[in-house]
Amino acid sequence: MSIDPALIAAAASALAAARRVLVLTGAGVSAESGIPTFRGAGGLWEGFRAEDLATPEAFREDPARVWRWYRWRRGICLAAAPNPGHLAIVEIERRVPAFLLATQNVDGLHPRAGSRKILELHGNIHRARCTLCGRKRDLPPEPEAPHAPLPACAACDGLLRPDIVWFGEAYAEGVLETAFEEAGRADVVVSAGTSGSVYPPAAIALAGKRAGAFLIDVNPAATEISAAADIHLAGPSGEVLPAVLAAS
Ligand code: BV8
Ligand code: ZN
Repeated sequence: MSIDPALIAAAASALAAARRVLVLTGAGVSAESGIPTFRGAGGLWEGFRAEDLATPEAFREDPARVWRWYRWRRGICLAAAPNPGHLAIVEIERRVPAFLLATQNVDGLHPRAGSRKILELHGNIHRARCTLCGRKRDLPPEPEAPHAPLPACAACDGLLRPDIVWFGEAYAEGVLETAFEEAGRADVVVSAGTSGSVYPPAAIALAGKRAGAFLIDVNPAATEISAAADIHLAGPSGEVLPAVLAAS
């Protein structure tokens, strides 16, 4: 990792002095766990883009295809393990008085790593919800055959769908409001592993910066968030976040 040690040290001292920290993560923090990001290479499945499958229209049109995609992804998530970047975020939560993690990821790696004060903005791939009565159900922690029958609700026999926020869908009540509120009060906002291409989540980090937070972006690539950041640490979160913790 060839990041200027002065940048790591500056990020470390901002974090060490912070009382209120909000962390926003995206698919990039799970890349080192072997989970493909949305927009990176290999983002296609059966020739479809994620944006074409993660929609209510795609589910209405062909629920079996959408379940096949999610069963394939869930198998990858179950086989994956949290990486040092996930664990560093758990350590930040342990160290600061007021902490919130807002993740766009549905892979369940943050809770598995030990994050507790967490908002899963887009839901969780290991949970399903009934399309008729709305009841939720945790899915078994083992991979399902892609062509297994579509899951039905135990209470009303309605078709279950992944309990995930799809493109064009609204967020669960209060989730975004809480994330924006915490960003607005944070001393430091750490954005890690997000291209900042999905709204409203991308706006959480920018709102924190506008409200006066010190914004640290961790991403090998340059994005709209890194352009607004006080510090852009252009490396993989699994290496950068532990280095910042070690220096603070
Ligand atoms: C809503 C669940 C309103 C699915 C997801 C036109 C312009 C702007 C916005 C819109 C538009 N048209 C429509 C919209 C709104 C739309 C949107 O933003 N679309 C985008 C595509 C343009 N947003 C919505 O529809 C949202 N809802 O607005 O509702 C509303 C209100 C009332 C009533 C009805 C409706 C809902 C969006 C939620 C979509 N669901 N996930 C699933 O996962 O199956 S979003 C999906 O993208 C994932 O959650 C993912 O996390 C997220 C964001 O992507 P990233 O996480 O940033 O991942 P990405 O691959 O893009 O980038 C990875 C980054 O990591 C890269 O930058 C890479 O450099 C970096 N990286 C790689 N390796 C590493 C690394 N970083 C660190 N370390 C590494 N090792
Ligand atoms: Zn039901």
